[in-house]
Amino acid sequence: MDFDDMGPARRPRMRGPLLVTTSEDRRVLITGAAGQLGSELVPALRRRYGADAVLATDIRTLSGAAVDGPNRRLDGTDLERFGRIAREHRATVIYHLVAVLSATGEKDPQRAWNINIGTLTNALEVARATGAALFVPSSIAAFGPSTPPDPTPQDTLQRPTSIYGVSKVAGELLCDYYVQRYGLDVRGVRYPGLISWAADPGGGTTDYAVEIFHQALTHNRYECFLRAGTQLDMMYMPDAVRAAIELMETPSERLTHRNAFNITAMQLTPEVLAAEIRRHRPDFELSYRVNERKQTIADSWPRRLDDSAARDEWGWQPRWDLEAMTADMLEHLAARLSAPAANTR
Ligand code: AKB
Repeated sequence: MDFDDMGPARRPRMRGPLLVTTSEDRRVLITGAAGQLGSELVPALRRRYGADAVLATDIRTLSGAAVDGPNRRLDGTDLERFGRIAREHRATVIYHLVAVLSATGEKDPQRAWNINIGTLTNALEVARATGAALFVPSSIAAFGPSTPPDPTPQDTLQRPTSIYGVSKVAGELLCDYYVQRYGLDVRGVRYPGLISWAADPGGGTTDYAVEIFHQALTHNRYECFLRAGTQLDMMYMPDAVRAAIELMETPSERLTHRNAFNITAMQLTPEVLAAEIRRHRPDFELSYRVNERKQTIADSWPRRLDDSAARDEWGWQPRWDLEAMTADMLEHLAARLSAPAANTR
């Protein structure tokens, strides 16, 4: 196995084991493949298991790496079609990535609940019918203002105040229920904010940490919608992709928690991120125009997750720190934005 493409070139923080199993015969179905995580998970899984073994699905039109292999249109709320596509592909693992994120969710909470819980219920039922293992991402959004924020333990109070967070806690519990009631193999991590250059983020509160790079490269200034000093957990996408694969390949007997592992890589505030960008672009300017709704969501989330359960049970180790991530983001995003078909937002 080779995860060399998933670590920084100079590997300033590379630690810990690589994957613990090989599984050449896995057949994977991904829902929400056109999203921020799916856009990079699809090519990583295809490199690992072979292009034909990985089926990318989304309700949206797929493009880029997703169409370099099997792909289908799938509305995850359509249980019959979801099940048929999984059976036709002979899926042994499903990565269920469909989600309406925190900021978008507040615009239409009923829709967010229906999509997040409706598609998850279907994914669980398809996994139950086919015997496939299931990966379900949760989030720092599953915590709320009454949660201890720094560090936030693996097992603690969860009373989130966003509809996205409420759907994530409900989802965690539903996954636990299917594990104990039906013996399903359901696993997941609580992702922090994800930073990536390949695809744009889709309506989250942590999106500022991606927008800041776009604006640095296009306008050399950024007006942040979160207040100075707002500290949140963040992670560079290659670490997020590797976490999803490593967890699903961990032998089951090593896992005590299985579902909803806290994981993190770095803790950022807008000004810390801006200072690192300024090391590459000294004239970059950061200002603030606070969006109160997003600020309230951010203020309800942890400042630092305790990810020791993930480290102990399946050897989780982030590889990308702020310095390496920033250099890589600026390099790749600049190339993407200057490409002829660039999406410059
Ligand atoms: C969001 O901001 O909604 C997401 C998340 C933290 O799950 N990026």
